[in-house]
Amino acid sequence: MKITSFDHYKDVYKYSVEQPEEFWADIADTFTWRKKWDKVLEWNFKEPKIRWFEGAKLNITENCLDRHLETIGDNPAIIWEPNDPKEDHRVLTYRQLHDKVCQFANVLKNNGAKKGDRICIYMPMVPELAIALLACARIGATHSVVFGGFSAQSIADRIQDADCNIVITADGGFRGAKEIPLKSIIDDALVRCPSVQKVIVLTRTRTPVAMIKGRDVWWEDEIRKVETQGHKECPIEVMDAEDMLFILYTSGSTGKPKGVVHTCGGYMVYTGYTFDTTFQYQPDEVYFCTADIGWITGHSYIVYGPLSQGATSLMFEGVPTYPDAGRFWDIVDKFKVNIIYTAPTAIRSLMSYGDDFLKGKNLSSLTKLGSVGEPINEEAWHWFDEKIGHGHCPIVDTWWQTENGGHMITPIAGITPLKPGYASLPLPGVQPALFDESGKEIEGNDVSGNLCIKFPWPGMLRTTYGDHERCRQTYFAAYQDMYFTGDGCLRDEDGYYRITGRVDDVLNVSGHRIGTAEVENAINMHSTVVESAVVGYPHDIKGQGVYAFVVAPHKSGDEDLTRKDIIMTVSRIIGAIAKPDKIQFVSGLPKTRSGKIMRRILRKIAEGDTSNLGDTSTLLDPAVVDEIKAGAL
Ligand code: 6R9
Repeated sequence: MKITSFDHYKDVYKYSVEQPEEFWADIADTFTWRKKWDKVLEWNFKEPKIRWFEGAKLNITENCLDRHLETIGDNPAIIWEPNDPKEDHRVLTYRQLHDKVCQFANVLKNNGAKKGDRICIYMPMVPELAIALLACARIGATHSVVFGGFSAQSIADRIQDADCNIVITADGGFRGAKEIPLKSIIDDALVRCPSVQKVIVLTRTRTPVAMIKGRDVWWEDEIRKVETQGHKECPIEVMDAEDMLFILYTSGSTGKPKGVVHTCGGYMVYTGYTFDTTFQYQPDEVYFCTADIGWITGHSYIVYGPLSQGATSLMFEGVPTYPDAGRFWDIVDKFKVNIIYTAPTAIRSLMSYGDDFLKGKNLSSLTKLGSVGEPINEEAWHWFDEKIGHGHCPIVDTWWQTENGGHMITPIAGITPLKPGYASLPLPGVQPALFDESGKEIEGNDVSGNLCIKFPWPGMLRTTYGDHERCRQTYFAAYQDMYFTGDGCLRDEDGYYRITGRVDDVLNVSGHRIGTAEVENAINMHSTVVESAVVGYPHDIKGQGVYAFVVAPHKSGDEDLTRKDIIMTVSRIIGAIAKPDKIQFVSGLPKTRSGKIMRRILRKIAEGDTSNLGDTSTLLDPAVVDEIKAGAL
């Protein structure tokens, strides 16, 4: 099934559209199943109901670990580079990773975990994080990873929504010069989470933490117990293809994050296939994905995709600018990295530090580059191409979403042609379509519209946890029998796709999805705030910045303090990642007579483009616009 040329891609693509079930069955055949499927696909986008490989039995960790032991058991599965370059790196071979996953799976069992439980993971980027995910999957528990940048309140919301009974965390985590008090944040969250019976705490920073008798246990102590019990193996739990593998919360246009649900069989096939295809991974290549496992990119392309394909996955604990802006390139040099997969925001940030940080770094091992998370601007694309790839490494600009499980529209490295700024062509099995506002499909080339997908793919979400209707409403109601992505897109004269950004009220800040309604809710929690409206504006490094228009009477002279208080409130309610970059105090918001905020106008003002605000005649109080314009930041 390896795609060997552009023409071959076209043939495979055609086949995948004409005979999708045969196409995916062939790919699924390359995995290890305890029992093969009775039916490849059953679906309708109305309910929606999507079932891949129905009747099949498997465990994803058998595919990520056990099946490699005989052939590549001594190959590195995970290479880990710590935050502090002076600390030793670690290498876990497939055999070692297998043993550690079994051990920790037994720890989970000892602590009462069983198939079907939901387990919340809030950990730093250390190998034990990957081990925790895999151990959950091995015993059939559903993991729900929460990114380390979220607040206690956000964690509590997610734990409650999924009704988790166990939390896996660490005393703290290192990120650049900062230390994040993970356990203490968990303690704050758990005040509101009576469902949690056990907290397993890994030692990382050795900061003093509260350990509550009967609830909190140390990871290391529990491992020792398992060792004295003499349990080395942990047999896999045999899962149905459509059993839940994990929940991952993501922001949408409403205030409450949704728990996107992925299932075992389809997700495994899709992440494995797309990892292999997009990156054209060759045995022994060192592959470095700079994402955090707290996001979907880390789930699919640090853990499950690479490991199911027997790859060497490099994971990095720190940030690109610590101790200096050359850190990624030091890592590439140190481990002779062949493939680096990163985000436009990181590229733009490193670019802004200048080329000095590239001096003396040997990047000649690199053969392929990847980008994900947001549109990549041409300047960043060319810098990445020239300075990092030295003009000879294809850049795969991979467009996809948490809900998709894996790559959807992307170049195939070295096979399909590249266009800077373009995610380019759909992978085999992916059928994109563009729609206009009236619900009509836009055919032909040199057009733009709202991006939908016509046909199911194995990695797609099955539901939003605990609320199937919400899943239908959000993704399957906008256009009949279509999955709606929420992204705008153009298809150029050659049929290549370029994603232009969200068309809903979702911001993309440094590649992180943030719902404007969520930020507004958080701002409105501040005691003096009457109401607020949040929009995005172009930001050189972050892609988009958060611009908040806030109605909040305050004493004159208190403006700066109130601003800081609001920022602190947002940090508390959501987490530091959602902090507004700009807060403009206004006496009122532009509203229609029916009371709807005219965001279009606020967006234009935030973008600094006030020349043509369009029709403002339907506004209740047009004068408010002049005031806002005059006070724009
Ligand atoms: C994987 C991931 C999804 C949203 C998506 C889109 C944006 C992601 C992109 C891209 C342009 C790319 N996005 N990759 N836009 N080009 N290559 O990022 O998932 O966090 O769910 O975000 O990110 O707007 O809808 P997620």
